[in-house]
Amino acid sequence: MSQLSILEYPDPRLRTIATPVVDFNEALEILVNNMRETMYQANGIGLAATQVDIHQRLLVMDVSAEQDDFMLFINPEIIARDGLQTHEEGCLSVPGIFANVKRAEQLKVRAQSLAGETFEKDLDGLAAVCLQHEMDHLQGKLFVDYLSPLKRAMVNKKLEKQRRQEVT
Ligand code: K1U
Ligand code: ZN
Repeated sequence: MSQLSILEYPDPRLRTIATPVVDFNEALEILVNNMRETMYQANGIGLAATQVDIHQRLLVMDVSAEQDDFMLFINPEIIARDGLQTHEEGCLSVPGIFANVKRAEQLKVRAQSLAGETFEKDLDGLAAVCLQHEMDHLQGKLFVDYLSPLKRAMVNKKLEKQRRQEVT
């Protein structure tokens, strides 16, 4: 398994709209294993293929405290949603920035497995937040896009400062 490098905001490649996965082959299995390794190594609870510069519709997640509930969604679609929740979000592509985002509380998701089989899964709480965050990545959208222009300007300033400190 290999660790993949994660694109960082404002990299324009994060704005790419992913296309459906059509080939359920060994290369896909290798990609999934590498995304899984990359997510766990980065201490993330989710990772979309877009973030590792692969523009296909797949994402991985594990919102368990023990990191023992790995989930894979290929060609995910939200087929039902209910309620609203506000949760603080972070993003491996926007390091050091956290902000509250309002999203659906409960979801029913349809997706495919590595074997290409279609399944449906109900998600709520943090798992629902994470799935919506990762599906946004597949559409080229980032959680900072939900912030007001003022808050977004503050985020950009903080990132510039962080990056200046990284080089000194
Ligand atoms: O997409 C990503 O970059 C992964 C992201 C997922 C996510 C976290 C929190 C709310 C919504 C989506 C992360 O894993 S950020 C990592 C992190 O700092 C974190 C981990 C657990 C809970 C909260 C933040
Ligand atoms: Zn993210």
